[in-house]
Amino acid sequence: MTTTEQERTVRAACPHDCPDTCALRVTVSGNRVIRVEGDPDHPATDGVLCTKVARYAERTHHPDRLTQPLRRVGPKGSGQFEPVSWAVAMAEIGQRLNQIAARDPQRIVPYSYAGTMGFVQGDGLAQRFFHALGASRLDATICSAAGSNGLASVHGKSIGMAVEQFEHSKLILLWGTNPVTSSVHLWRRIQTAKRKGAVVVAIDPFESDSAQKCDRWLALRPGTDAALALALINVLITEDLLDRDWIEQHTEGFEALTERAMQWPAARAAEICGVAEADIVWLARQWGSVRPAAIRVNYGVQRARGGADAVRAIAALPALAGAWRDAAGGMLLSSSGWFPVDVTGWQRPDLMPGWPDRLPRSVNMSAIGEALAIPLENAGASTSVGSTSDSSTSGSSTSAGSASIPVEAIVVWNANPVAVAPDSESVIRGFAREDLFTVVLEHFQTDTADWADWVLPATTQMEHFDLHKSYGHTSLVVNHPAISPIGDALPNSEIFRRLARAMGLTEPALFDDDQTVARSALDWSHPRLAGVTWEDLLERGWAPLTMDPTVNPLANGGFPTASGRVQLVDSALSVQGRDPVPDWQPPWESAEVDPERSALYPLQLISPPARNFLNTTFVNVTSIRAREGEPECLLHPADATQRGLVEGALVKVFNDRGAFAARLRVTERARRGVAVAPSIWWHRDAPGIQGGPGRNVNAVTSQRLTEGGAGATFYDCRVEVEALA
Ligand SMILES: Nc1nc2c(c(=O)[nH]1)N[C@H]1C(S)=C(S)[C@@H](COP(=O)(O)OP(=O)(O)OC[C@H]3O[C@@H](n4cnc5c(=O)[nH]c(N)nc54)[C@H](O)[C@@H]3O)O[C@H]1N2
Ligand SMILES: Nc1nc2c(c(=O)[nH]1)N[C@H]1C(S)=C(S)[C@@H](COP(=O)(O)OP(=O)(O)OC[C@H]3O[C@@H](n4cnc5c(=O)[nH]c(N)nc54)[C@H](O)[C@@H]3O)O[C@H]1N2
Ligand code: SF4
Ligand SMILES: [Mo]
Repeated sequence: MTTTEQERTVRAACPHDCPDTCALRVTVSGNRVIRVEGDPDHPATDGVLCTKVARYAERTHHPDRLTQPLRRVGPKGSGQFEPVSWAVAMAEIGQRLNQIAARDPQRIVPYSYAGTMGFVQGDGLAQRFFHALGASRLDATICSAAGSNGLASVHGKSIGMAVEQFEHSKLILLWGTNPVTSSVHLWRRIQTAKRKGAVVVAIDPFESDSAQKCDRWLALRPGTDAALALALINVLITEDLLDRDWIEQHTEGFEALTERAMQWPAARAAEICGVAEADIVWLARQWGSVRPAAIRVNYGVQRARGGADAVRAIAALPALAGAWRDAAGGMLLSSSGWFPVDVTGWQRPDLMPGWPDRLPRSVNMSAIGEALAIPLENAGASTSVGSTSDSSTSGSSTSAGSASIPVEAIVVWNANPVAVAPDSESVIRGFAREDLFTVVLEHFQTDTADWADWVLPATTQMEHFDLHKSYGHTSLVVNHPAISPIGDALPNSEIFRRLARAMGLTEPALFDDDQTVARSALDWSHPRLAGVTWEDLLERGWAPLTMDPTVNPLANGGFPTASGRVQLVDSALSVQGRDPVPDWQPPWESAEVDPERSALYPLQLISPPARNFLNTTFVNVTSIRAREGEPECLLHPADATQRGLVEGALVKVFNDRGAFAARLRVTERARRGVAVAPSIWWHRDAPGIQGGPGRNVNAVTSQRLTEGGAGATFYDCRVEVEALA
């Protein structure tokens, strides 16, 4: 596409971990990105972007971009590197990885997440490379594992109502989500619904920017969502606000769920959740009577011990009240399950040694600190550590004693574990190990890159090709490179191709070009791709799946569960030692489970996404950081007064794992007993305590995992707050 002689417009896709997956139009002059705008033709994007990506030119052409491969010369963590050529970098890294693989390839751990979510620069070629090597697998649990696990139990897959339909709903529950921050396009639809008279309710311990604009804010205690949902079910049943026909035809387990819900009268839940009993009854009556009614539930509800069960209990609500009958009714956590992804063709798990029965061990990324703590001399021992697990998705077995295999090399791309993984002191101890070989593919010298032996400059979305699915809407979006790479940066895909060659690997699938990898990620014979051609997709930049957004695809059941029904109860869970019927599990760090810790550290800390950042991405973009200000901790006035703390004070937030410094904001937006620290700042940007190194919120979070899905428990965290002299 061309606009003028000097300026060109290129069709692109937002790569970030955001449900909106915007289609972009990038204006380029020479080799410079001039402007990034939302595609006005793509319905989900509608010509609008968030403030972060609207400033993508500033991030792309940032003076701190990494432009050359860097080899460490000073001590670990000293930040001293020297530039070398790609040829030397690949040869030396390849040689070292081959030496380690000769001992045991499982000593090599790939660590990646959602810095860029495309099929090509995300987990495509890179996974093929590590599979062929026989490296450890990564259990990718840091964000959504508990919620996905819960949703798979109830619905069979991560599917839900169409996001477009929220503007027609009459009752909307924003359950553990703040779309003003994390999904601006959904928020626009909710505003439309509000203008048409919809009642919008936020269920959140924090009066978020979204909650401030809702009709009601139900300020429950963190980690008590399952109790609230079970009490709502109790009222629906006792007041007969049920759609008995829909329950009969499309659900299973209603009797067992009823029995459980009878243990949850509103008064009991009110006590546990810290909300008024009358509010629970009000909400249940609304849910049982207003149509169409929709729940936007998101990841805030599943970052505590019982996160999977919270999602299961919440997912029962639309099924009991017949909400799925309406196009604008039901529930949406993630839409990613609608895409016919062909994981086998895309990531080639068959390249793994032992496929399909005895696969390499899997390392849980949410406990990477524990995994890195196993000393190299430990090889061969077989004590069990919490940091590894059998993959929850493949259902395959791992080799005996795999939990004790030490990590000798870690290769990081699309992720910043030193800053984002829980329990930073433990993570940093691991990355600081002199005998750990660390390779980091990055745009910038991040907290993680600081600990690397090798830092490899990667291209941004403006400089490489990719194809994206979405977890908010249901269209594919293509990303064409807008400019050629900055400096000597290379796409992740090309780096892994070169590394494979340098290591002498010969499997042809490791050398597929980017478009071939992208095409391999989808099952093109699937009816939801009927009529979508590769050429049209490249030309227009996006293509909707063939689904009619005006009808609810789940109105007549047909859920991808064994029975095709909504599984209110999941009998398969008993095999894993879990309760088949959803219940409230008190958080790990609660008075019920750990009274001693709860007395020492009385505040529950949550650290939800900051509006102007995307996890740790954009924190180093000057104009964006200026909008966010500085690391803050929000406390209720009563909690501040009790500690003699005043607005604007510099405070220390701490527990036995660590501490971080933040500016205190005294506000009723935090419910009593809860501290809120919008995140995720870089460690190095945070003020140090008593001359110590800067630390962000993950200095205090824990490596305990959720009961279902073995996910991270970032919001299951107790702290105390005191003034910093
Ligand atoms: N601007 C911006 N957008 C982002 C991100 C970002 O960092 N910045 N991150 C992206 C990523 S990786 C993700 S996973 C998504 C996350 O998307 P969401 O999960 O929708 O995250 P938030 O929008 O912050 O909403 C989470 C809300 O849950 C609340 N909460 C915390 N604990 C509990 C609890 O126990 N129960 C309930 N009911 N609520 C709770 C928090 O106060 C917060 O308001 O956002 C994505 N979008
Ligand atoms: N306390 C607390 N901690 C949290 C959370 C929380 O709510 N509270 N949220 C958690 C959640 S939901 C998530 S998803 C994780 C996010 O964790 P991560 O996925 O690690 O997210 P980012 O911090 O954005 O780091 C992504 C990095 O990838 C780099 N990157 C982007 N694109 C590319 C590319 O094409 N190539 C290469 N090589 N690099 C690239 C970026 O520069 C950036 O440094 O954090 C988790 N941590
Ligand atoms: S971060 Fe989200 S809202 Fe912003 S451009 Fe990307 S997909 Fe769109
Ligand atoms: Mo996430």
